Amino acid sequence: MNNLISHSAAWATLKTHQQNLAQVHLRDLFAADSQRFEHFSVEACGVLLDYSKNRLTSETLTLLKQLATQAQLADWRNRLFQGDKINHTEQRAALHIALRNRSNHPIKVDGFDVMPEINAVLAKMRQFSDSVRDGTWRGYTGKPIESIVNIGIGGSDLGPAMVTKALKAYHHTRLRDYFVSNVDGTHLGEILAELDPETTLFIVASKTFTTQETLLNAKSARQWLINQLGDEKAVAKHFVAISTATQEVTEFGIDSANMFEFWDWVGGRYSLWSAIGLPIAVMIGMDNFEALLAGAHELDKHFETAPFEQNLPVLMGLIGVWYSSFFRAPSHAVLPYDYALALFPAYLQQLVMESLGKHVTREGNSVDYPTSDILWGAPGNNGQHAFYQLLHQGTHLVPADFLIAIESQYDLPGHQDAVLSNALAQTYALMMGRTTEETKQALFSKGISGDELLTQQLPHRVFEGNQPTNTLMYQKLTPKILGTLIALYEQKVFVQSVCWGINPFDQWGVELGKQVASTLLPALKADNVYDGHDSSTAGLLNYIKTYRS
Ligand code: G6Q
Repeated sequence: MNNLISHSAAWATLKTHQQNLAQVHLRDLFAADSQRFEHFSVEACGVLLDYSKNRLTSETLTLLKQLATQAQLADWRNRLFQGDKINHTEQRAALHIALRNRSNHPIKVDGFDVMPEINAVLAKMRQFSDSVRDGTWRGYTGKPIESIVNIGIGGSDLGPAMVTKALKAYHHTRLRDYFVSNVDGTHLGEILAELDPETTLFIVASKTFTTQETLLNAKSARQWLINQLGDEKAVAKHFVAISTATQEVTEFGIDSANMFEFWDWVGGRYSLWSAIGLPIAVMIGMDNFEALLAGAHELDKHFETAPFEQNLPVLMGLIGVWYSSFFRAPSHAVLPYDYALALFPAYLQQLVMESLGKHVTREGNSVDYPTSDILWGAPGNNGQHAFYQLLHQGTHLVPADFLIAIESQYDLPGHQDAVLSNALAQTYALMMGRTTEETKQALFSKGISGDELLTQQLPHRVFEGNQPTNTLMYQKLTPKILGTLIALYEQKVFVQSVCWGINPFDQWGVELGKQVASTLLPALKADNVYDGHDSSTAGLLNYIKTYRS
């Protein structure tokens, strides 16, 4: 029996409903309901979600809720929160919610409460980050630390890099942060050139401590430090590690006393709440890091308890399913009108596409519907002068999230009004477009008429509109609000995964890349002409061997 959700009655009803709604313009939906904003917006955890500018009606929401019920969303949500091993291909729980469980109620994995060990690591992070910040942690030559270099990749890089950038206004004034991820020597090389070894602390972040890029970067950084300071003993004062793998860390040459632990039930892309957040804690202080956790915890409680129709991640997840599965919109744009969130789209690319980029259901059946959106985006105001042309007049349906801070981190006269007016203008224009009649009037008023108007100008200046957007608005990007926003997207992804019946917590595609690279490394090092793999791979490899110096 095929138990794909796409074969359910709820799916079929939504399909017919979409066919009816496909021709309806957002203008008409607003014209039909003068209180559409009141009817289709909800506020929780300090975030307002206005989803009125979406191509949906209250009937759509009812049908989407039926789909969520069919997919057993409430049951899967319970399983997530109670620590069931829902990441079944790796036989693991997905307990990032425990890392930010500020109410500290017991959460069990295999019968053991994980909260005491989480709290112990948080206490160790506090002690360490305090000592770096107040200058009592000294480098090998006795100087306080000034530069923090995180070496990690993927989930051990993107979250902390995004958060420290977003919360730059909260940084300790003596400290600078750097993130090395790419194995190309340019990344580490450029950063090392800026550093003073006497005042630099390297944080090597790797869940497995086997990731080639991270280990190579860490090895080169370690050698650079020893060369600069002339003594291997300096490593103890300039290197700490974050990992689940104590043995690999000590084998690498970092004392286990300088290691911050986390656990296999923390997925890489869900790990910024764990010790992987150490660079965040050092840069913004442990109180602010705990505020980040508190914001996420508040969202988790909301997700766990709010009725679906008032539940931010449920609404956003269902709207995501609506566009992806029924409108077949291939991509989703995230456009922050909050420059502090410049790295948020890049961070979300991993969260969304690594979690939802799956072609089979939990049971291993091929899906017959698209799964993950292709997520993309950049700070909104810059995007207006670049790719927004496609949103306004291209041929793709691109649902977008606008993230808008009412206040900026830096209150420069006139700036924030410019940001806010641009953001609101864009969601308005994307929704309304400009009809042929309106365009004609606009051209007439500029003195353009006749043939020039009708054939040369008019078609190019009409805007279809009907591009859907969500607006997420909040007072200011504090650590707490940032925690809420990140958790909101995490739980939105979870909702989508449940609707599509897939496991969002494994990443076998990432593992494949790691394995294949390890088979090509020896071939690159060998002197002989290579004839393995396929002719293209071998041809390229031999070309490199011929031309490299
Ligand atoms: C995240 C992925 C992946 C992972 C990196 C780094 O969910 O698993 O991005 O975070 O490959 O892995 P390590 O932390 O083990 O070095």
